[in-house]
Order: sequence, then structure tokens, then C-alpha cells
Amino acid sequence: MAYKRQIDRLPIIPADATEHNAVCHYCIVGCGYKAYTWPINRQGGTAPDQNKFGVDLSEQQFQDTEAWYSPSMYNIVQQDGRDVHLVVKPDVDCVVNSGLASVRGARMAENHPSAITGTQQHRLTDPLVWRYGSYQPTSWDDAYDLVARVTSRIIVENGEDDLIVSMFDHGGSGGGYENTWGTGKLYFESMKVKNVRIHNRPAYNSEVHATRDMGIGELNNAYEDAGLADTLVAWGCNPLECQTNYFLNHWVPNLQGITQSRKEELMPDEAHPPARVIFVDPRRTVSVNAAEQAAGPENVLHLPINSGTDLALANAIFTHIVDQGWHDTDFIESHTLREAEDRPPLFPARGAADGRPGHLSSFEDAIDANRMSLDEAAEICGVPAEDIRTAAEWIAQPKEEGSRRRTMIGYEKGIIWGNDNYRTNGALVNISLATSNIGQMGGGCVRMGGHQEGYVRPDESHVGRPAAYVDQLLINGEGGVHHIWDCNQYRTTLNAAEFKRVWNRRTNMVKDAMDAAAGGTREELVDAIVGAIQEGGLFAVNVEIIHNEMGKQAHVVLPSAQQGEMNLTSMNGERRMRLAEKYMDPPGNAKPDCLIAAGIAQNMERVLREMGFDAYADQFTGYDWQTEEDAFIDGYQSRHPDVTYDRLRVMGTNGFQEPPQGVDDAGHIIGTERLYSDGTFSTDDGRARFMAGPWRGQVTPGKAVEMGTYPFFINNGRSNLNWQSWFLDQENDFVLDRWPYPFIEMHPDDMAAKGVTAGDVVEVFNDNGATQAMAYPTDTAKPGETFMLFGSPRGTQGNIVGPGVNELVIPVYKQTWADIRKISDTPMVARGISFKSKEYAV
Ligand SMILES: Nc1nc2c(c(=O)[nH]1)N[C@H]1C(S)=C(S)[C@@H](COP(=O)(O)OP(=O)(O)OC[C@H]3O[C@@H](n4cnc5c(=O)[nH]c(N)nc54)[C@H](O)[C@@H]3O)O[C@H]1N2
Ligand SMILES: Nc1nc2c(c(=O)[nH]1)N[C@H]1C(S)=C(S)[C@@H](COP(=O)(O)OP(=O)(O)OC[C@H]3O[C@@H](n4cnc5c(=O)[nH]c(N)nc54)[C@H](O)[C@@H]3O)O[C@H]1N2
Ligand code: SF4
Ligand SMILES: [Mo]
Repeated sequence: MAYKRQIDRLPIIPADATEHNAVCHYCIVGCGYKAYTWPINRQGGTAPDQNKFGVDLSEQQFQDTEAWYSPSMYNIVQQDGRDVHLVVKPDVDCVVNSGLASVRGARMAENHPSAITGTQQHRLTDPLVWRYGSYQPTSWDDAYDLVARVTSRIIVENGEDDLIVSMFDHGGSGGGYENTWGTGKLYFESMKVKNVRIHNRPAYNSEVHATRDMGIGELNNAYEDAGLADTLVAWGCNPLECQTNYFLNHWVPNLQGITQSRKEELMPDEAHPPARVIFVDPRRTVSVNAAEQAAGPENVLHLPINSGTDLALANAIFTHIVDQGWHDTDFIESHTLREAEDRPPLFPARGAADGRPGHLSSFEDAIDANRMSLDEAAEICGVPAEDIRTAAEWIAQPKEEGSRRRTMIGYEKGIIWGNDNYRTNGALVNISLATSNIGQMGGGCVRMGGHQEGYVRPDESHVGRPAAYVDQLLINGEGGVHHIWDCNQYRTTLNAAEFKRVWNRRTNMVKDAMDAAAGGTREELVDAIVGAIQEGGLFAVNVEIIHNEMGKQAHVVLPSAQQGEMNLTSMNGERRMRLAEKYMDPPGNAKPDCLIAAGIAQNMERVLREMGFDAYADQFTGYDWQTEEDAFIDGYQSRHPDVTYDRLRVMGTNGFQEPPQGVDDAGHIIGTERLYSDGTFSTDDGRARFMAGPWRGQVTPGKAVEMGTYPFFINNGRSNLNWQSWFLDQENDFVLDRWPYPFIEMHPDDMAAKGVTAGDVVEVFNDNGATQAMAYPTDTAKPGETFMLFGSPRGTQGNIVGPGVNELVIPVYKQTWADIRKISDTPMVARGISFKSKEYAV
């Protein structure tokens, strides 16, 4: 907010300011914050008893003082209808971030709407209905009634399969246990909706089926393990930019040797050599650079593999480890599947017949099937065999005094949205299992994560496996009503160009029908809408915090509250559950998502009864929640009675690590530091499974041809500054002045060959569609390989991602090939931008 907002002084937080527990809702790390609010007409003073910090602020403070906050952490917002000062600052006592903020979390306060300071004025305040050719604000009752009447008609006349739902399944804002329960109860209990997709993928499935099938939940360690490991592996993730304070507060201290004393205290009988880190990523990320600065380049190994060849690499590392005898035979014997008769016949008889694109098996079977030499892998992956050998040594070679090496593998979208996702995920777990690195200090084979988690829903097994490929259903003209919660498929789905064309066409049919019925009765309007649906139209309801592109094609838009504007529980990447308390009012008439779900259910009950379907109407009862806490009690708390808002409030920003194990004498919930520490895994017999899943090339339909046709690899993902589809960034000068367009990192020689200079706008195109980006010269980029920022309003990377998915309908965003042409000299808005290297040296 200091940025371009002419603020030269900020109020001191008074000693009696109200303190609320807050958790950053942007990424999985879930950093602890404190929100302070106090009346607008007061501020604290410099004397220790006049300010919240209890220090003498008339004196110069030391460099790392806590008695400070940045302008972006300040705003003036409404609380119970009154203007109050708000400061949201990182909590030094939270074990997750120890007082660190990030360039995203530090903007939480300025990312709330304020009529006084003018921030985020695009937030939705009222329900909107398409009426008289534009969007008209209206009451909740009016909007709910239209949603309920159209939805009820369609499920009664066409069946529930014609109701298509796109909905979040995460924690943080949008999700959280309250909201996943509200939506889950509506669609999976009151109805049995099958054509449903999650916010980030075109089906209702797991991103990481493989690890779960092997008996290993994907968030199995504690953040402290990253500080205790001998070797850290970042596989297909960019932790400095995407899991920022996990990296800075837990990885970097280990790489700098700061956690040495902690290692000696917890593991006195072992050697603790300097920590090492391996990165597997086609490009050199700023995380590699930061790790080199922290640990010295000799302790950092970057394997810049060819995109989508991770499975070959992982299988070669697994093979080398086993051939050297570095696996843990006792552990394998005692804790993994042994019975020979359970072993399926060898590949190629294995297939996807049981719904799995890889086989769950024994150690012997897996090594037999997956065997890959260092040289073969070097050829496929495009990295030296020597480096693969080094990686295997760093992962598993016993330490000098003979003790086992402790290795933590963290992976994310580089493999999750990558070629042969299921097998690759399994291949990483194979390495950790063989070296008994799961459930151990300094170990873990974990997702680095995206959002926080907050999943509690009724049984969803009716969705089936593989789940329906929902985007394709919509493209093929199926479905009649589409409810969308907290996702912007226009910017974030695959095959997005085609998706948008069809969605526009189908929703316009309904808009036309509504325009033609203007002035008629509600019955006539609903008849007109249903008529357009039966002709192939689509009626869309968008539950959102802003009026995004999908909202601008929808027919009813319902305004939601964000975290901070409601009470919300979530867990982070080490399963740490906290209650983020409400510290301000939602804008206008916006409501928590769970209460919106309840409102839709109550109106459907009423309408179905009116229509004479009493039994059906009865399915929509049980939503008499007044607050989000009522939804929490109905959902999460009914499964875990010890976990209450009151207890969580007391436990502050440290909360507890799920699953809960009871309550201690002080009334604190007892948590679980790491999973599987007793060697019992999440399978019927408690034994983990290995995976037999050999390398089989680029398997996603369409990708091999695309790779052969186009000259550039269009790798894509995130930057530190931007959060997801830029839904709050797009109204923020601080972000837009840096990235008015999404950047595309290109090697200078490739730019020269295309006649492009820094800041020029290029079109990126292939058979799937076209998009645009701003060229950013990057010396470390491999020639022919680019990296484009995803999710931007000024260039959707998903436009050029093909429709191909893996057997379980996991999208493959990362593997995209296209051509590039210049379309504009550097536009005015991009003329002031720096094109320096993003790397740094200390
Ligand atoms: N090319 C490419 N595509 C990708 C990816 C990639 O790496 N490359 N990554 C994928 C991944 S991992 C993800 S998670 C997705 C992200 O894709 P999305 O989930 O579609 O994007 P978001 O920006 O997180 O959120 C979508 C919408 O939710 C709204 N919203 C925010 N808070 C709330 C709330 O409290 N309630 C409600 N109702 N709405 C809210 C925002 O305004 C925004 O419009 O993109 C996926 N797509
Ligand atoms: N700043 C910021 N942080 C975020 C988010 C955000 O929007 N902004 N979003 C959050 C969410 S929802 C998610 S899911 C996470 C994602 O977190 P990450 O997965 O860490 O981030 P990405 O940039 O999507 O992709 C990671 C890396 O995958 C690499 N990659 C591409 N292809 C391959 C391949 O074939 N093999 C390998 N090994 N690597 C490959 C890319 O070069 C990239 O550096 O970030 C979370 N954190
Ligand atoms: S690292 Fe993630 S959770 Fe922490 S402040 Fe940054 S965005 Fe928020
Ligand atoms: Mo994500």
C-alpha cells in the first residue's frame, strides 16, 4: 500500500488492540499471522505501555525487530459495520514461519476491500442476475430462487447427471473444512452429483493416486524434517517461489548448517555431514540459485532433465541404490508387501485393467519391472550418467560411520502435471520406501503442496474411477446447469481456448432466452431458460469473490466472503490445523461459501416441495446453520469431537498436526508429528506397496506429436509475486507494474532468431490455440526451452495445452510445445520493467 498510495506514516498499534489468530490463505505453507484491529479514531504511542509490542518506540529498533510492520500489512476495513484500523503481520511465535512473511502473505491486509483506502474495490458485494442485457444487483432471496428453480427443474427432468459442478477441494480461502463440507453435503449427500470437477483439474480425482494406493498419504512428514535431513530432494518444484517460507525457514537453515545442534540433540549417535540438496527440474530455477548461496555449489546438484522423463530418472536411481545394496532389507521385510502370490505377472501383462496405470507390488517385483541403467536414463533424460549416480549416492549411500542417510523427497507440479503422473509418483515413493525414509526423522516423501487442505465431505465413491472428464462433457454439449465455486477455468484449465469458445456459445444461448423473456413472470423466465438448455444451452451459477470472466458469462453470480472475513479452519503441508479467525466484515452482502451452499439447499427444498417432490425435498434438509461454526460442527467436528473452535482458538497459530489423538490435561488437542512412524501404513494389512511401473515414453495422447511438430517447449508455472489466476493481483499496482503481461523466459539466441527483444509481446501458438506473453531474456534457459507464467488475465497459458490426460484424467499442463512469433514492440506499460537476471549472489 505504500506503493503509489502516498502513505508516509502508519499508526502505532495500541496496547489494547484486539488480537486475532490469522493464517495466510495463499499457499500450502500456511504461515501464522496476527491480525490487530482497533477503532479508527485512536492509535498507540511510543511508550512501552502504549503500544502492542511493549517496547519504547522512541528508540531506534534493532534490525530484526518484531515491533514493525510494512505499509502493505495495513488497511482500514469494516468490523461490525464500523471502520477500524487493521494490521495483519507475521507471527514470530508460529513454528511454521517464525515471523517471516512473503511477498504474497505480506499483502493480506491490503488485499481486503476498503472503501477508505480504495483497495480491492472490484470485490463482489451483492448477488447479480443477468437481467435486461446486463448484470443487476439483487437480493439473496431473488438470486437463490432463480438458481433453485432452474436447478430443480433440470435434475427432475433430465436427472442429476445434467448438473455439472466445478468446486474447490482445498483449504485456505474458498475452501477450508467449513466450505468443503457445505458444498460436499449439497452435491454428495442431498444429491449424488457425478459430473463434478475440482478447481485445478478437469475431473474429481486425486492428484496423487499412486502414493495413496501404495498406502502412503502424501503429507507424511513434519516441516522440521526438512531441517533434519542429510539430503533434500526438490523434484519438480520451485520452493523459493512457491512454498516460500517452508524453504526459507526450514530448508535454508539446514543448508546453512544452522540446524546442526538440533540434529545432534535428536540423533546423537549419527554423523551429521553438511546437508545437500538435489533439484530435478528442466530449468534452472531461482531455488537452485538460492540453495547454492546457502549451501555452496558443491552441495547442490541440479539435474536439468528433458521434460517428462522423470520416471526414467527415478527408476535409474532406484536401480542403482538397490544394486549397491543401500536399501533397507529389514524394513522391506517387516513393513512392505511380501507374499509371492500377491505379485501380479510381470510387465507387459500389467495394464490399467484394475484402474491403475501401474502395479502395486512387492520390492522384488518392482525392481525387476522398473530396472533402468544409469546410461539408459542418461540418454532418455539428457543428463550425464555420472550426475545420476551422484544423485543416488546423495540419496542413499550410508554415511561415513555407517548409519543410513536421511533423505526427504519433496515433489509438486513438475511431476503431478507431468507425463505418466501415476507411475512417476510411485517411482519416487519406491525410492523412499526402499531406503526406509518414511515415518523417520529427516525423511518423508511428500507433496510440497499448492493450497492448504481442508477436506471433509460425505462419501464420494459414486463419482467412480476413472472419474468423468468434465471439461470434455461440457465441450461435447452435455450438462444443462453448471455451478462453479472458486475456480476460473477460463484462465486455469487445459484446452482452454476450446473450452471458452464452447462455454461462451452455450451460456449465450441462455442469455438470449433470458433477454427474450424480459418482463415475463418467474415461471415464464424459468421456462425460457429450461427451453434454451434443452436446445444445448448452459445455465451457469458462479460463486465468487470477484466478477471474473466466467462470472461475466454466467447468469447468476453469488458473492463470497474470504478468509479473515469469516472463521475458517484448514491444515497446511505438515497437517497443521488452525482456526483463522474472522477479523472483519465481508464486503456488502457477501457470505461464507458454506452458508451459500446452505441457502441453495434450503431453496431447493422449498422449490422441490412446491413441485410436489416431497421425498426429494427431504434430501435437502439439515442446513439450518446460522454461522460457519455450525457448518464446522455438522462436518468436521462430528467426525472429530475433540476438535472445537474454542480449543483451536486457544492453540493459536501453532494449532496441532492432524490427525488428532485426544486432548491433554490442559485441554490442548494432541496431534501427530509424522505419519507411519510405527511402520504401519494405510493399507488393509498395514504393509506398504511398491510400484511396478517401467518407463514407457511420452504417454499422454497428443503430446508426442506436439513435441515433434513445434520448436519450443513451453514449460509453465508460477512466480513468487503472483498468486494463482491473479484474482487479487489484477487490481494491484505493485504486481502489475512488475508483470503487466505474463513473462515468457527465453534464451537470448532464440529471441534473436525470432527478432524479439526484451519486453516485446509474442504470440505463442500451436494446434490447440494461441496466447501471448512478454519475452524475458534468460541466459540459463536451454535453447528451445521457455518458461511461461500461468494464470494471467493477459495471456492464458492453458489456451495452448492440449486436451490429453493420463488414464485417471490428470491433466498434463507442463508438457506443451508450440511456436512463437512477435506481435508487438514493448508496449508502454512494459517499458519501465527491469529485465535483469532473477538470480542473486551474496
Ligand atoms: N497451464 C497451467 N495451468 C494450471 C496449472 C499450471 O501449473 N499450469 N496449475 C493448476 C493448479 S495446481 C491450480 S491450483 C489451478 C488454479 O486454478 P483456479 O483454482 O481456477 O484459480 P484460483 O486463482 O486459485 O481461483 C479461482 C477463483 O476463485 C476465486 N476465489 C478466491 N477466494 C474465494 C472464496 O473464498 N470463495 C469463492 N467462492 N471464490 C473465491 C477467485 O476470485 C478466482 O477467480 O490452476 C491449474 N492450472
Ligand atoms: N508464488 C506462488 N506460490 C504458489 C502458487 C502461486 O500461484 N504463486 N500456487 C500454489 C499452488 S496451488 C501450487 S499447486 C504450487 C505449485 O508449486 P510448484 O510445483 O513448485 O510450482 P510450478 O511453478 O507449478 O512448477 C514447478 C516446477 O516444475 C518444473 N517442471 C516442468 N516440467 C517438468 C518436468 O517434466 N519434470 C520436472 N521434474 N519438473 C518440471 C518447472 O520448471 C517448475 O520450476 O504452488 C503454490 N504456491
Ligand atoms: S509462504 Fe505461503 S503461506 Fe507463507 S506468507 Fe507466503 S503465501 Fe502465505
Ligand atoms: Mo495447485
